[in-house]
Amino acid sequence: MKRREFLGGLMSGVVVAASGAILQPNKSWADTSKATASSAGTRSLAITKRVIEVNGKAADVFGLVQPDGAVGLTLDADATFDVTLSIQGGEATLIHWHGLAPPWNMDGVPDNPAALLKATETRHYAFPVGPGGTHWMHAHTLQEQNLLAAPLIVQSADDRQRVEQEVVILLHDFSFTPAEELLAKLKGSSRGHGMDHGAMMQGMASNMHGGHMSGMAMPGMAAMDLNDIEYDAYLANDRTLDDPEVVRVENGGRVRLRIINGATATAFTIDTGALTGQLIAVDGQPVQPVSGTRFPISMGQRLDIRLELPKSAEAYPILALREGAEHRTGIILAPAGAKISRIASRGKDRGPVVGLELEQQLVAAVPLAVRPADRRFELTLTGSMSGYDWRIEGGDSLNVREGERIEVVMRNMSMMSHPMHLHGHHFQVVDIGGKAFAGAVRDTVLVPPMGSVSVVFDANNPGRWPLHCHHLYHMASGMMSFVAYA
Ligand SMILES: [Cu+2]
Repeated sequence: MKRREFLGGLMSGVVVAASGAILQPNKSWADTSKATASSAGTRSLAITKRVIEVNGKAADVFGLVQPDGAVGLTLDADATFDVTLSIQGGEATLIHWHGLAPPWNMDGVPDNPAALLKATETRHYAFPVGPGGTHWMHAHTLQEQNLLAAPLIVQSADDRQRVEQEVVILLHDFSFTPAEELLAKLKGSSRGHGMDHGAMMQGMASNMHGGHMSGMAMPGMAAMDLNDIEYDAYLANDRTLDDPEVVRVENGGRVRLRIINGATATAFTIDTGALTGQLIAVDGQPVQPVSGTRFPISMGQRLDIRLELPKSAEAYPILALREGAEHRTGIILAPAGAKISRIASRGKDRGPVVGLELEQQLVAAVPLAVRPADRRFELTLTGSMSGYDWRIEGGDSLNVREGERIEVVMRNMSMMSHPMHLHGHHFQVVDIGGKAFAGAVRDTVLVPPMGSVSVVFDANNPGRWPLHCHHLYHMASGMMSFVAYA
């Protein structure tokens, strides 16, 4: 395809889908990040309904936009999170500010404690934003599957002064099948209980076909399960690689990727291709830089990767490789005059299994103060595809006292990985597989099959805070516990 045709498809203002529906143009997200920064006052954020095109078909999805159309929020660090949230489109919901530490009643998990936002209601949020970081916002319900998620970027004064272009990438997995149906199929409820794995997988032929891979586990281990759901598409900023976002960059310039895995049930490996990247933050928290071209990212996690572009008029794809499968998505960084070639949505090789090799190398730039734990909890993550019953044993309620240092050991006795997320706090990873170290500070950490991870945090934000798996369907099937204190 000639470049002009390709860009023509990207730039056209109105797209009419095969169904005849008028589609919203896929607007570029990257350039909004600095444009909306530093404007003081209350921000209005609306939950909208919109139609995007996925695989040539119209898809009804949610949006989270400001009145000027900016997607999500870009806020100044150390300012006030001063936002009104309302609904345009009728369906009650609520938004969780993933990565921020608001007071408990503003956290955004329905009925914990705040009620769902009603269709006619506007709710005001005000609390300290905290330091700079790449965060995001999403519904803490099955609506998350339908793209009710957006970037929440907090920029420090240094970020704003740096001669560096920020490029936000929000990853997602997309299905034309409603989330309730996907969950019902996983639970086997549409075909009765007590079904074994093989029969259940056959029953899911259309959506789930081939989702489970075997043979990639370590010798002597039972095969691990990688993907529960075969999606219809994998999106980066709402688009597939058939029509990717092309971000205009400066020839020889500096770029900071702010990557968010907003997928509900898909882990990826970021592939920076010909460019060597420097990982500078995870989950919005700075780390001592790690160089590389491949960076794993589990559901809920974020990666900040700095790139120095060579002086050449070449395009640089930034891809996200689906774990254990050939599917991929991504964006293209392109200086003026670069030739842009089409990249297939399926590569030749399967994406790597996402493990903890990178996590083991991470060192927090701002670690927690060294101090012994006042209280220690040992949790066991259990469950299997048979019955789809995921649990956190020993974690119904982790009762703590304000001011304590808490240690949580998570042992995974299942054959799937679980990205475990704690609300309202940032924890430090201090042990992987029995090996103690002073790792990254973050809010979501992967616990691999038959592996263990320990984290510590300070109980400095009273409430009843969810500690859960960020795989939406594991969470919805019971993989949820709470850290509670008054
Ligand atoms: Cu899980």
